[in-house]
Amino acid sequence: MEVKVVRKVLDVNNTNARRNRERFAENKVFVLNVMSSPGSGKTTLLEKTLARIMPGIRSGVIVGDICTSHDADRLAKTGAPVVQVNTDEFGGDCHLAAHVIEKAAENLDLGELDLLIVENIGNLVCPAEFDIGEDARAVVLSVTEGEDKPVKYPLMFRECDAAVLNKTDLLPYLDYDRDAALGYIRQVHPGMPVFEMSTKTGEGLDAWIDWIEGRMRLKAEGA
Ligand SMILES: Nc1nc2c(ncn2[C@@H]2O[C@H](COP(=O)(O)OP(=O)(O)OP(=O)(O)O)[C@@H](O)[C@H]2O)c(=O)[nH]1
Ligand SMILES: [Mg+2]
Repeated sequence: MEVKVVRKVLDVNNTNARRNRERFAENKVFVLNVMSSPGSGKTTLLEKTLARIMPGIRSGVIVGDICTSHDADRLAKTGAPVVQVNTDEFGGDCHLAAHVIEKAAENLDLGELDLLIVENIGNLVCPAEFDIGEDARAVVLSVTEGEDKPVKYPLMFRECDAAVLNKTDLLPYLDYDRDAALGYIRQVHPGMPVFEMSTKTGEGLDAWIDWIEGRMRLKAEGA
């Protein structure tokens, strides 16, 4: 019985996600869903990405948190249009579902955007289960979280198109086995690009930005 209920929720979500995807395609906007556990550095990554991405790429953000507009306040300083979703107002969901993205997107002029980045709610499990109509998904993992998260939370790493290994500036202070972490990511999702970086210093950010721009070009070419 419980399984049936869950399946129904996901079926409804998939229908909503299809509608979002069509709407994003009509407006020629590329949608990137960024996910991670709380505090891995999603907002910092977005701040730096928006500051560095090719001028001429018109970007907007939908950011999800259970409470507060802290992240929206930070991201608004980039000059990009930002919509904050607080799920506390409808039950404190630990993920952004497709119908929530649909509502949030009504506050943006999609026709004026080339790139819409969604910062999902900090959670390494639920967001991976909900298609929101995005074109690409990325997971951020920081070195302070330990090496084995990809094998403990495999769905997230399996479902993403790229991984960011963040906070590399802290490596000198940690007993972090980088090769083990990369090995675990490869074990769960062979061939997925991994961008090692410090969003704090900006080191390693360029390859990530090249990846986003490349994915946007592929979509524009209809690939
Ligand atoms: N040392 C270091 N700290 C970082 C780096 N990136 C982010 N931080 C810090 O990590 C903390 C969390 O960063 P956020 O960008 O807010 O993380 P988040 O994933 O958006 O957090 P939630 O939205 O709450 O899930 C902040 O104190 C950041 O300054 C990094 O590359 N190196
Ligand atoms: Mg954040």
